[in-house]
Amino acid sequence: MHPDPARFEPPELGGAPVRDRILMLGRRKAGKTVFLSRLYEQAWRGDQGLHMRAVDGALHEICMDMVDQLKEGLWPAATAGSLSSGVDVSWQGQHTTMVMLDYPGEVFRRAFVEGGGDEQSDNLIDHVDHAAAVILLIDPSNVHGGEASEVVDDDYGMVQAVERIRRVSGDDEVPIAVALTKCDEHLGIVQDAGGARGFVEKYLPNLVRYGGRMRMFATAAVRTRLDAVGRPIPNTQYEPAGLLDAAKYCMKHVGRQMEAAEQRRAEAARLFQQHEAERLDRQIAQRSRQQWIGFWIGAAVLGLVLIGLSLLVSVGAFEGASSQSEPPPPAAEPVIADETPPVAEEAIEPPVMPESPPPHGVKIPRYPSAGTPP
Ligand SMILES: Nc1nc2c(ncn2[C@@H]2O[C@H](COP(=O)(O)OP(=O)(O)OP(=O)(O)O)[C@@H](O)[C@H]2O)c(=O)[nH]1
Ligand SMILES: [Mg+2]
Repeated sequence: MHPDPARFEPPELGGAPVRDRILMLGRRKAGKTVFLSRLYEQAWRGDQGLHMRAVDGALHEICMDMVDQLKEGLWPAATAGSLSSGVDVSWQGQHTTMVMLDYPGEVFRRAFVEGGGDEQSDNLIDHVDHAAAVILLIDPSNVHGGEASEVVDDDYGMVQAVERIRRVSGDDEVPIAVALTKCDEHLGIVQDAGGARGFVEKYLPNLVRYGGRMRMFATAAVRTRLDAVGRPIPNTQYEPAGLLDAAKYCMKHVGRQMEAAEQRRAEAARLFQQHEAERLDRQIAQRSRQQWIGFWIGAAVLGLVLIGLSLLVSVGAFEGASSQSEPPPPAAEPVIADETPPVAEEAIEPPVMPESPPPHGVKIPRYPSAGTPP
């Protein structure tokens, strides 16, 4: 397994997280690593309907190595770091890519008992917010006879986790399977309480109160046998019990989650396109408003310039006209050339009209002329 591949992180839709993963939640030594490896190996074989295929070869290899180790009678070491990988899950014609996650049990405690605040536990809380289905792994021997400081993880921590799932998802849609682990060894205490549901109702009543609709399963990832010194070691001769049932329960209800997520994805895409179109419209309107404002400012400036020019022209014309009506400034004495020929001094006398006889019949009065005596 390897840290979260970004490709499995779909975009958030309007603040609501996309739920795309089956998540196992469990405290330290609840049996997460054994459960996950055996579940994957069984589902990889696929002979009971549900099939799993790790998208990344690393998860496949780690699960198969872990199963080999169990076959050799060795328990896994406590998980050191949070690891996750995509897994293609198919069941009854339904195909889903899920993120499967394993992490140290201490991280669960820090996230849901101590309130988180560090990177690993915040990351786990984020996974919870993206869970399409959750399998709560609870070791019944811890709840039944564990010390108070240990029981708090399953009692208070699990309640915090389911309360968060219900609050963030807003309904009962996220399927929660409660898997009581190690029932090869602890089946007795579970049966004494009336079975898996009876056990949870008796020992973890708040989990039922806050978890709402849940299905309880008594599971055993392996059986045990005693080694040479009398210690229980894993025995993988028998098929795991109840693991696939819990996974199938999740898949059955995850289908609705995925459909809802798909619908929300489509709705988000539609809303995004609508917002984009509106944004573009606004941009175009603003641009054209700016263009009109620019045009009117230009027109106003041009108008002012024209008015100014015409004023200037008319003032100039007025000044020109008024300067024409004033007497011209005294011109310098014209120097008249002496070449002007002297005018001969002659007495100007009226031209003597030649006397002609008056037309016939016309009587001309006679006036005494200057030269003739009357
Ligand atoms: N009898 C029995 N014991 C189991 C089974 N699964 C796990 N165990 C025991 O529980 C121990 C812890 O199992 P893990 O799978 O390592 O638990 P975990 O939750 O991964 O623990 P951390 O990695 O520390 O958080 C193992 O070492 C076994 O002793 C089971 O199916 N049957
Ligand atoms: Mg582990």
